[in-house]
Amino acid sequence: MLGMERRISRIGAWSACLLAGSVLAIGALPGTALANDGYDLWLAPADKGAAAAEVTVIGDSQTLQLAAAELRRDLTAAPLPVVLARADAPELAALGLPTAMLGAEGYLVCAATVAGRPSLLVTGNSDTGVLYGAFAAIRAQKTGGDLAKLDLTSTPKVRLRVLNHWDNLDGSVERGYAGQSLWDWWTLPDFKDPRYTDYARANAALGINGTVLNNVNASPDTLSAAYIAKAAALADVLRPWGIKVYLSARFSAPIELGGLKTADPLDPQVQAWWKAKSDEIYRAIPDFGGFLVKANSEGQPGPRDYHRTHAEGANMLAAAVAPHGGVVMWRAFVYAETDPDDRAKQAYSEFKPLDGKFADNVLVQVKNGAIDFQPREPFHPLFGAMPKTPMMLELQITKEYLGFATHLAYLGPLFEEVLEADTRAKGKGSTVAKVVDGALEGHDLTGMAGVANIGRDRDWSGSTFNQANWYAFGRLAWDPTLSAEALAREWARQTFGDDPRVVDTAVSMMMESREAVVDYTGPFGLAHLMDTGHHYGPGPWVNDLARPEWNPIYYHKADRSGIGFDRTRTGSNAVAQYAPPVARMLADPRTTPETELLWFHHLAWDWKMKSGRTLWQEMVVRYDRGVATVAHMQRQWDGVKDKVDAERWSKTATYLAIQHNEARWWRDASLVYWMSVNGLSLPEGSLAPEHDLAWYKAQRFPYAPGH
Ligand code: BDP
Repeated sequence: MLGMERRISRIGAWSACLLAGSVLAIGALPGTALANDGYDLWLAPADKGAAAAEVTVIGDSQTLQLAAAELRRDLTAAPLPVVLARADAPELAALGLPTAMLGAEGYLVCAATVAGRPSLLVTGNSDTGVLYGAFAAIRAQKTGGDLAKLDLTSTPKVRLRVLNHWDNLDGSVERGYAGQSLWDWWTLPDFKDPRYTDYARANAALGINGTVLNNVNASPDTLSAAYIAKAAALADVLRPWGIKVYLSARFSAPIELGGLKTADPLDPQVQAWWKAKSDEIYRAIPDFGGFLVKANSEGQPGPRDYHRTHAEGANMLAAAVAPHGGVVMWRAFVYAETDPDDRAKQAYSEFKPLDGKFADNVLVQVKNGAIDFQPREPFHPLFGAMPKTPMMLELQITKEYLGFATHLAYLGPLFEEVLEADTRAKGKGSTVAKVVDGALEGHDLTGMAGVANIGRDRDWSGSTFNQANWYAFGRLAWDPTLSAEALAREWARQTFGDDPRVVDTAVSMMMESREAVVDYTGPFGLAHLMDTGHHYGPGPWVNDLARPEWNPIYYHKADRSGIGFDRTRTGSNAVAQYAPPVARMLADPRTTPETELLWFHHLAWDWKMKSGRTLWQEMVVRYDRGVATVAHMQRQWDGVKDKVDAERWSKTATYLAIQHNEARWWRDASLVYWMSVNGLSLPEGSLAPEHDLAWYKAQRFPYAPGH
């Protein structure tokens, strides 16, 4: 009897559907012709010719309606009508679906008989979970999945999946290479640019659920009443998409805005000021996420100015937002010119002793490496070293050190490398991913932050391929175990359509691109070799800046006898900050991965590499390989000229040509400088640098973007 049956049967509905022969091949997105400025990101509308899905919403919320609109727009030729419902909808009650395990934001997409009708059910425990399910169904279709067999379950492994915008109130973006800030602070709160909604859609499609609106080098004005109102207007746009707003807070704001004499975190007046300020923010933004703070770093004020610890500073702010459910993301990116110790050691030295001293709603936000977002860095020793503290990983999506917007460098492999790195904190398999997602120490409050590469450029990120870095960050924040290559493929199919030649070409270019940048800017763990201030182009010779650790020579320590930073016991002993098995491996150049060799060791120019060549010869090989890889990417791109729309193809081709020139520039400038130090010549057959050292030193870029 029908009434006795479960009203939804996942299996039954499917077989009925299959028997009816209504399984449809997924429509292809045309990959060719027509101009395409890249605005659509991974949300390119589905094939217009195909029938839109029939979508029913059970329940009433703006978020569910938005999810339905996405499906109506982008899901085509569904073999079944689609039903969207939260798991607690009475219509689903009798189904016994395994929704408890989905948590607050997970989703389930499967065939089911809802109210007697075979359907494709999209559900979750929250409206946002359903929205994520809708986007997952669309993604599955666009990446070649068969809707008739769709059975998707996923729960985010990380709770706070947050973009950090380094956007200033004047519209400029620190380290931004995609135009002015997306936020038009001047016309906010009245004018809500439709782009804010498109931004929200793009992020929700990835599962990003938070955004810090302003630069970590924060203006106190961000916390003024006028700017709180502007942030609130943005929060109103983003809220239905499951995205919370956060603000970077300037630690000295009680002085600058509040007229107090101090910002000492133990001063009751200061504490009261932050509490009142937080209350004011929460009146305007009831679901405000909390504060991000850069303190006592690169000239920013902080608790150390008052001889207080970072924990005392963080906890004062944490107390102010705690009653409202807010968090504090406190950055560990600190180093001081007054500290003569190796810069790579300073954050660990400062923060490790504070483990266990932070309030429950504080996360310590740690960059992937111990110095600063270089093309390659070993994982930060703080990961695994503060078991009592939630450690939030900070990645840089904008390519400050990887060629700005013009160079093609897919960062998926860089992100994957750090997430997969084994801290050995609790035995083998104690990966950074497990520290970050809380699995290693059982933390529930977890987070991943990415410094955004988003601006007002039509293509949002300065180039088509840069969009992939935003994409990979968002997807990895949802699940840090996803593979960079799989994400590249996923992105390429949604971006270029499903022509396998284009997709394979894009993926191949992407997967070799990051290593190419490492090769031509500084192989074997060399780092911080860029020119001053703007960080554009090579400057390994720079040695005259006020703070020692701002000079590239501080990092490479090249002299006539060798090159590299000795971080073993005979040097700064930074290796001792890692868990013993890692420290042992890094203490010996023969067991240190060659990719990180000169980060940890100062070695003779004729040190024998695994290849049998000397270090110097091998360095030249790598510089050449970097330039050659860019040429290879150019050839591959040329091969799909007739298969990609002219607009995106030609911009990419031009950018690759720029990259090729600049890869050569990096190689030549670096080699000519190393030769001036080591007195060696280039191996037989190597291309001579185009100019002399003086020429490279004379290059100036006063108007480079992002500075
Ligand atoms: C450095 C950037 C600088 C940022 C700083 C940070 O050059 O603009 O303010 O990181 O992360 O890499 O605070």
